[in-house]
Amino acid sequence: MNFKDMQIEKTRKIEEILKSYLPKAEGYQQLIMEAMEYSLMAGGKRLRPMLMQETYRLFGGTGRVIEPFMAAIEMIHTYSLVHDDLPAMDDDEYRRGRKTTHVVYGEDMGILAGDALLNYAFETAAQAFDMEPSQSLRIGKALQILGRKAGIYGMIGGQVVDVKSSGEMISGEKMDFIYRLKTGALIESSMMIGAVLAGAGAEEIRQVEEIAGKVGMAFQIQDDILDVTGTMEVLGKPVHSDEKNEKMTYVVWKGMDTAKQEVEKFSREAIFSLKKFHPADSYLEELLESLIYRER
Ligand code: GRG
Repeated sequence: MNFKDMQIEKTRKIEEILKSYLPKAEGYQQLIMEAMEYSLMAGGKRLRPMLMQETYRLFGGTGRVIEPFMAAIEMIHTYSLVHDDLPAMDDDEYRRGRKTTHVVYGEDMGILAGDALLNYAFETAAQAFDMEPSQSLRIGKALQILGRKAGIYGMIGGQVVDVKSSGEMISGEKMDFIYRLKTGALIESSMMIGAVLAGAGAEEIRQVEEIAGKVGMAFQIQDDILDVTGTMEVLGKPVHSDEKNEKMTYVVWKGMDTAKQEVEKFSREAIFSLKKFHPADSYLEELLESLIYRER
């Protein structure tokens, strides 16, 4: 099977896993469960669970204990998008090719659906204890990483600095901080959790964090590029959002050509370092390669 077909098949399996971990929409609170499903099952590249699963495989993981964590990371990522689209944040009407959650369910339910996905992510990940009680230490470590990278030392921390820097000229150092936390932290946690659950050692996990940090930088810079060069039809979300929100980006800071070179540089470094672990893992390598030239 070629890379594209494998990617389609793996994405389909991830969607099955996501669906299987969603709560049944019933009871007085049925509406919030429907809003959770609406946002989670709206499509999207499923990059984070895929990176998690592939890193788990890279370090020899074969069981299903990874699955609740794959669902959890996508729930956290989806909550961040739901909240990012709210009127108080970017105020966007479209995401993943359909109306944003607050536009369909109202702003109150948009806030609650995001909160619900975040909380349910941890309930979901904790199911791993029942699946593999003998791996409790690894599961506890994975939960610790998930909490930290999604929180004030990770994604939320980056988002705070980003929001508060709107309309300002910021230093390169501050921009790197925002990118590493806002976008990089969840990608780091995806790959680190894959390694932890497969039994990787402390030094290997540190190296995975460094590699994933580079993937995150490349991913966010490409996101900036696509915000300028992409179309609403392909991206499934509005373009020129950074300009609307007066965001300083790599494209504004360094120019389009240099931004493209940076995507390539960070990605190549990540691919090179990954080879140390498994010289012939072509799927993960091709996945990272495909991100350099992604159009959505
Ligand atoms: C806590 C109030 C509150 C808000 C949270 C933390 C946060 C808002 C937002 C995170 C910041 C954010 C949205 C960063 C963007 C990261 C990024 C490039 C997202 C797009 O990811 P893709 O391209 O999306 O993987 P798909 O739809 O393919 O999954």
